[in-house]
Amino acid sequence: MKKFELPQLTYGYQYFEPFVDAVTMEIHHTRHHAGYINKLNELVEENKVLQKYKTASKILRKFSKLPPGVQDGVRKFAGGHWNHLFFWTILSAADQEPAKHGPTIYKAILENFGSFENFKEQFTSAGMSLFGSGWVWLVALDYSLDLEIITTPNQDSPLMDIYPNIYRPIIGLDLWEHSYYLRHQNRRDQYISHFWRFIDWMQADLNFLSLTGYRISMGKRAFNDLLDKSAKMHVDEFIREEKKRLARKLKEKYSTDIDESWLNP
Ligand code: MN3
Repeated sequence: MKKFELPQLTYGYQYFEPFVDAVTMEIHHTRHHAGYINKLNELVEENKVLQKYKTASKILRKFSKLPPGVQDGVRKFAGGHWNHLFFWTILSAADQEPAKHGPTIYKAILENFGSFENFKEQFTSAGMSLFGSGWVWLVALDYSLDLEIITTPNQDSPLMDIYPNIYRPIIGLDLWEHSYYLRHQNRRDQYISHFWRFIDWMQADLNFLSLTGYRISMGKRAFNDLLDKSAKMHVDEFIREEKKRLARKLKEKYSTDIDESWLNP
């Protein structure tokens, strides 16, 4: 059985004109993404050290600790797999409005970039100045909740632990020519300009709001390792505290009120 599998998309290939045409979407998903997955499966099969990891994201977060011999493959294939997994989730043909469908991330964007137009401009110019193939991302910094625009070359992923900050990707755009060449040829600017109408702002909001998810799961594991009878209580307490902390921070920074039902499940 293959360890990593191509995800089913929740939408058809044909809904993304004039951003991406249906043929490109299909080839991108069933050949390019599938290609990274095949290579990743081969890499894992050949390298025992990778076999304990359940997800590509876990491999990428440990990148710098991996033996140098597997790093190149991990970069290309775990990165290629995870980046595409993420990319498919951030697309929507539903013509969402950022302020309405992603209210918290929208506020955070205004706060961090001055205006939405400014954000779009900076994202576009970062994407345009990336030489060769790669990605442009909107990421949040792990503890401060500040936003940054970054680019990664080739299939390098913002999840890799080689950056000065721990990045939580909010939005990402594939800048490889395979993702736009049929419709836009060399006009990368044209491709980027059509991206805005096809962003899933609900997903972007969720990505931003669930920032503490990672720490919550790490905390759970740490407490489970204690094998203490009272561990369960600690876990619940920890999650409650983490949620409160995030709610406070969102309120402070972005005047967002968090639903009580989320704080007290
Ligand atoms: Mn691609």
